[in-house]
Amino acid sequence: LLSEDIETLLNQQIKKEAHSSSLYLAMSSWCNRNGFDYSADYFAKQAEEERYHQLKLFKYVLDMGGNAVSPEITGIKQEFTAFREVFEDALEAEIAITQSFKNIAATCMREQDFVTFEFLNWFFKEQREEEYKARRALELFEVIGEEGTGRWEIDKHVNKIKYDS
Ligand code: OFO
Repeated sequence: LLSEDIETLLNQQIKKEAHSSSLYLAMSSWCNRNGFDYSADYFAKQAEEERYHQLKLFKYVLDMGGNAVSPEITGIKQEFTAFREVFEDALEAEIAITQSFKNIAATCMREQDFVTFEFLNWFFKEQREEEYKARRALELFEVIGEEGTGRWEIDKHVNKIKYDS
């Protein structure tokens, strides 16, 4: 069984994952509308992954006899001032998500909820990959440069970022 604290934190996390999914979808839309097709695909895939994270947490709460709450999501940023800003926001969002998982894990430790603690490990591994990819994508702006056909080139490389764990 879950403590009230942990259940609340997990429901907050469900909402954060849903928010991430919607944010990535908005990023996908912006990239598509601005001619960055590869990045649009990349963010659409990220949106799906976040949805999967949401459902994974959702199922866990229910499996543990808790009440999983379907979240209401508002305030999604739909417009970006620059291609680069999309990637800056993505990295910032992933770092915040990692921090959020750390806070849940710290509470699990305090309450000796080793079951949830173990469940969270999967997400830490996933965050390692997500932060890596977001950072690598942002680095393309330095490595390739935005001048001339730079942004077009950056867009082509975004989908090729690989992570070996
Ligand atoms: Fe990338 O945030 Fe989910 O876990």
